[in-house]
Amino acid sequence: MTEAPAMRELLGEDTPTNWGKWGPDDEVGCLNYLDAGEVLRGIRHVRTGEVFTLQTPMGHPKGDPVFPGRESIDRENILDESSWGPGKEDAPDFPGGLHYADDVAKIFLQGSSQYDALGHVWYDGKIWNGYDAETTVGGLDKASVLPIAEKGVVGRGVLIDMARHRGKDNLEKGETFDHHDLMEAAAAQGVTIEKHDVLLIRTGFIGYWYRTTPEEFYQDFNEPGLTYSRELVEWFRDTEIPNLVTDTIANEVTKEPETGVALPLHCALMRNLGVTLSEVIWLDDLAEACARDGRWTFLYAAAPLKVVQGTGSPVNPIAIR
Ligand code: UVW
Repeated sequence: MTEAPAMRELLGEDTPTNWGKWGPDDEVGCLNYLDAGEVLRGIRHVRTGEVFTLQTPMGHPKGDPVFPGRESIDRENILDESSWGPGKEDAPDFPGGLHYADDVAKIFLQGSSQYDALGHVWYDGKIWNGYDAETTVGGLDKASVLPIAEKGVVGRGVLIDMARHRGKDNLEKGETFDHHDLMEAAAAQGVTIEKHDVLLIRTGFIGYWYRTTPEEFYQDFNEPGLTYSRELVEWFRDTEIPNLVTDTIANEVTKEPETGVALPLHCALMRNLGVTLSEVIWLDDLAEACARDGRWTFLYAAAPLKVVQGTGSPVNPIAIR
């Protein structure tokens, strides 16, 4: 097998960046585009008041879809009704006889529906905005998920249903699409992707997780998704997309078909342009509703958790139609 080129070689020295665009201290990148005017623009796309929550379950009985190497949530009850009774003198004893349940969980912050911090990936020793990758050691001192969580993400969402457009329940492993395909699907849906839209793309691949077995899902693991080209990166830069949201684990085809490079768009979009990535998002119910009445835009709102130095955060985004 020929060796994949280095990320710098694939993207090129002159790859588009937004470093410095919002000053030397910026940690939220393209989310800066989502100002009060964009919130009001999003609100104008609410018609019926239907609410869709877009998180996948944490701790589903069949396990949760995670990137290879990560694990589903490990949640354990440490207090429940069995904690009280004969021989259980250590149980909390409140006047009046109150009993309660408590649990503790170990989670990968990227182990369910999530927001990635801009400092989550890098190459050549630099993360978003040119911060030194040494600032990631022991926790993200720069471009963690905290500033994203403090800002919140609210704007006009547009959903492009690539699976439906291609007449499939879900795109297949390794199946790719680009911005031309997105615009073609958008035109077929009767919608346009506008500047500053939160861009949601449905592939059906998280739905596939629930329809298949983990063995089948992970065999020759290669998610479908966007594929790298310089033109695609320029399109993201020019369209000023603040946030890319998909129902895949990593928002792009896992391994580039031509070069074999893994996840180059993470670097080109997140590290270089400052586009926030949201992954493992549940879009099937929202897509059903949009397809029913042909309205593919809505108010999108998401508040990741304020995890100090976090590389990401679980999230339950909301779409209001
Ligand atoms: C990796 O960074 C490997 O994946 P994700 O963006 O899904 O967290």
